[in-house]
Amino acid sequence: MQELLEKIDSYKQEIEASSVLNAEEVEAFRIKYLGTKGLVKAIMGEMKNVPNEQKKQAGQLLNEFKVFVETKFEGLKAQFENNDSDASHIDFSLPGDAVAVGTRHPLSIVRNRIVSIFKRLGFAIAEGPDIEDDWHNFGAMNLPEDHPARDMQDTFYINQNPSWLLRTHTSSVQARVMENQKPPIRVICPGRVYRNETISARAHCFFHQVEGLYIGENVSFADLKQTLYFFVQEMFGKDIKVRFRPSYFPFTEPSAEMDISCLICEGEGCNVCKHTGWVEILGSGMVHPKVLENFGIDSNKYTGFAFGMGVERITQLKYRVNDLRLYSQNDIRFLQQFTGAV
Ligand code: 2NL
Repeated sequence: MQELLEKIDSYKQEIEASSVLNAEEVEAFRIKYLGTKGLVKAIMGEMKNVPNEQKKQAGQLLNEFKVFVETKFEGLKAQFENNDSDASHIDFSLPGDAVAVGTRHPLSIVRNRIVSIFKRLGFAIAEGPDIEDDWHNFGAMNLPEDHPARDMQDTFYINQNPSWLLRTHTSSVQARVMENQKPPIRVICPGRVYRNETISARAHCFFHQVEGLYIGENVSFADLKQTLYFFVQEMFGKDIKVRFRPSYFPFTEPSAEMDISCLICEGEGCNVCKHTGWVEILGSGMVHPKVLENFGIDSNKYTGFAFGMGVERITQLKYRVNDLRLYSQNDIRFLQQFTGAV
């Protein structure tokens, strides 16, 4: 036991005094003292020579010694960590570690494509708040006080202040543009919109819209048709066919819904087009004179067209996604399928 104590003391002195010049010497220190054939292991082996009644004390001493050596080692090692003075062992010509790149969300991919097509036609992007007031969301858009869309069942009202609500369409953004700019106006408004629906494969409490607005002199229904025809050709290819059906929106007159020939069955008839060969993709129309007048725009001088589409709907047709819930569940098995798409 006495012998062991003396050994430990002399090693301690030796170790205390040791210094290193570079990382290799640190490693040599580790091998000499802490390696599998190192001194600490060897000296631990001497426990078996210690008489039983002294084993406990000797064990404690040896443990302290081990911690002492380890602490010294950490101290020596730290001198060469984050220290560029000895970078000679680093091979900078080696390729770097691959960075895991995420994937763009399918709705972002499709929204970006929609927006870039309209940008090429001279539309500017406009954005606005998700929380709106009744005027910008409904009133200015010619929705009468008793319109069902204003209903508590359809719209999320803000509890603290029920005159605020979550916008139900991005028309509210166009309302703010008309408030602040004079014609000619040509804007595209992408954004999230909210409706109080029971969540299912076909409905969700929020979705994404792109609305467009063009106000100027002599803007006609022919301009609307050609603009939207150009858009679907760019989006889905030159072979696409379109048809317009009369419809009704309070903010446009006349109003029309646009269908495209079904991409899935190419018009033959399938589940997606409900065997009609056509699928609806957007709503549109000539801006109602009352909407223009709400913003002091002279409806005798100016006319305009507007349209709105759901990004989820376009994505469903482009990528065959058949359940709306997939878009917001963050399941990477779904999201990673869009790797490489831009
Ligand atoms: C749809 C239909 C539509 C509009 C949106 C609009 C905006 C202004 C004035 C007039 Cl500022 N209209 N937007 C017009 C027609 C249809 O959306 O089904 N959206 C998903």
